[in-house]
Amino acid sequence: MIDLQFSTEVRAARDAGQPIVALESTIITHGMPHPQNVEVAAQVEQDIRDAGATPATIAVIEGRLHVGLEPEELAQLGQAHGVSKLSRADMAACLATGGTGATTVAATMIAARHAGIEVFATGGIGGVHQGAETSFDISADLHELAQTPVTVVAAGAKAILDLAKTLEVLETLGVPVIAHGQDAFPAFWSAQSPLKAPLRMDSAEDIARAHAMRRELGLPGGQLVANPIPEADQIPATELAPIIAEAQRDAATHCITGKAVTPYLLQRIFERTEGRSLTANIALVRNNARLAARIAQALCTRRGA
Ligand code: PSU
Ligand code: MN
Repeated sequence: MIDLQFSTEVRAARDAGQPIVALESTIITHGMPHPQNVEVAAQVEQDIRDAGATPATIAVIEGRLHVGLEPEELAQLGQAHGVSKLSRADMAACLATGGTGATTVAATMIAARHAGIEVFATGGIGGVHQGAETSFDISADLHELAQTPVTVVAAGAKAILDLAKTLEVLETLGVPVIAHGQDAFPAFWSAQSPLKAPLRMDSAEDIARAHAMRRELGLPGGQLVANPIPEADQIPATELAPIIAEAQRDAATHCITGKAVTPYLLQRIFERTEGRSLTANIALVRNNARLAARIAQALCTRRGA
């Protein structure tokens, strides 16, 4: 069994059997600029505490898998240069060679499972990129959802992706996609999209019950909870569409490929919206953290029952 490095508060929560919510670290190192990234990460952790659960931000630091970061570790990671972006493919290599890396949705799910954490909050999962029919760029996050039993709360998939194809792949892989409180699949910076989510649930208790039911059925894999950004914080999809298209053209011109694509697009959209994309991103992550805390609590209550 892998040697996990728990933070003080995560260790205490585990000992007491209290609800824990996992958080990823790629959003800190590759998804947001410094210093807002560290402020947001700390704020999201606090949102989880305020909602009655314990945050466990996950990262690999000098070859050790951390489940929960102390504040100074978080601050260091947020300003470090050359931190790797770790997914399923590169996590073991980073651990084996003593490296430092931030975990994507896929890698965070793997770590959460090892730590016995069943709920995880992020911004938006990776998915099928536009043009995937020629680039084959499909995030490992989708396959992870199909095999690792963690419920992931996200604001849908990032609107830089091909959302329709992303939903098709999730369906093929047998991943439940549950819109929270609405029928539409949310589009990250916008609450609505023209796509209907396959499932809808309006309460954290139902989502927790469905999570437990999958385990009882012996089904591998997790659930994607698509939680819409609060209306007041959203950017209309019509306003963002030309900016996203331009960012995608720039990425093609500069031959950006592989794991660099998503960070590049997010940075370009940040520049072209003069920071509004970041403000919306922060609001949606915080909103997801609060819902994840409620789901973790509901799972804990069920277990105690
Ligand atoms: N959510 C955000 N910002 C991010 C990400 C999620 O609000 O930067 C990260 C996650 O770590 C996700 C990754 O797993 O983007 C997807 O990367 P890719 O498309 O290369 O699989
Ligand atoms: Mn990719």
